[in-house]
Amino acid sequence: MLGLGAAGVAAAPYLQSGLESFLGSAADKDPTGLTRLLPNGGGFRYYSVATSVPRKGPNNYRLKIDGLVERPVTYTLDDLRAMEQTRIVRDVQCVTGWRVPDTPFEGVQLSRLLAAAGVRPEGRAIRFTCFDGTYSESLTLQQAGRKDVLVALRMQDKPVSHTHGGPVRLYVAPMYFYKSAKWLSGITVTDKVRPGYWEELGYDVDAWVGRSNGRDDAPTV
Ligand SMILES: Nc1nc2c(c(=O)[nH]1)N[C@H]1C(S)=C(S)[C@@H](COP(=O)(O)O)O[C@H]1N2
Ligand SMILES: [Mo]
Repeated sequence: MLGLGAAGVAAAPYLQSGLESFLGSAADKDPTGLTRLLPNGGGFRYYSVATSVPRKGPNNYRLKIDGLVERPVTYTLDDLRAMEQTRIVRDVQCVTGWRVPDTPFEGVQLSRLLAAAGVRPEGRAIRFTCFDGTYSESLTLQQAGRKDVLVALRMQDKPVSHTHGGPVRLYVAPMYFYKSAKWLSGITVTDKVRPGYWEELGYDVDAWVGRSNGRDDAPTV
């Protein structure tokens, strides 16, 4: 279990340059490159493997659910807002070491969206895609059924900001934050796990934060 293996280390300069262009003027104000803490970021660091990401809002945001489901569907932001919302407050933990305690996330339980779409018997896993055009993530169907996995519309009791992956990001409370795909646009039910962006580069596909964090005991639906 190397976690950040050799491939991850090799990928670091790429991430760094992506970060710098993404941060734009914020990076300019930080010529040392030593701090990546943004003003008002509350300890968060902004990560994007894409250099620029389109802005989406109520008029043009869409979330498509497809693959091995009985009823493929595309939701608007208003559709998602109209559904029952669940609020979860846990620590955010990035695999690179930083942590933000007690961060509220709020949104629709992924399990409800999957139940509405009707997962076919051959469905085993979920692939998540993003409108940054690059990032992807995965969960097993069993992991996706947990009550602490959200399609999040709010973070820190505000709408998810563009930089944090708004208007809609995934929130996988019991796992390292790289599982929480930003700018979520696609949820595809597949017959097996297809490793996500960082997982292809060496991160663990099963990203449990660990029992010490008290997070791996949430019941499934
Ligand atoms: N689309 C997308 N989602 C992503 C990432 C990314 O680069 N692109 N980075 C991941 C990683 S490694 C972390 S730690 C968190 C960072 O979220 P934040 O930018 O809101 O702090 O987003 C995760 N989701
Ligand atoms: Mo991360």
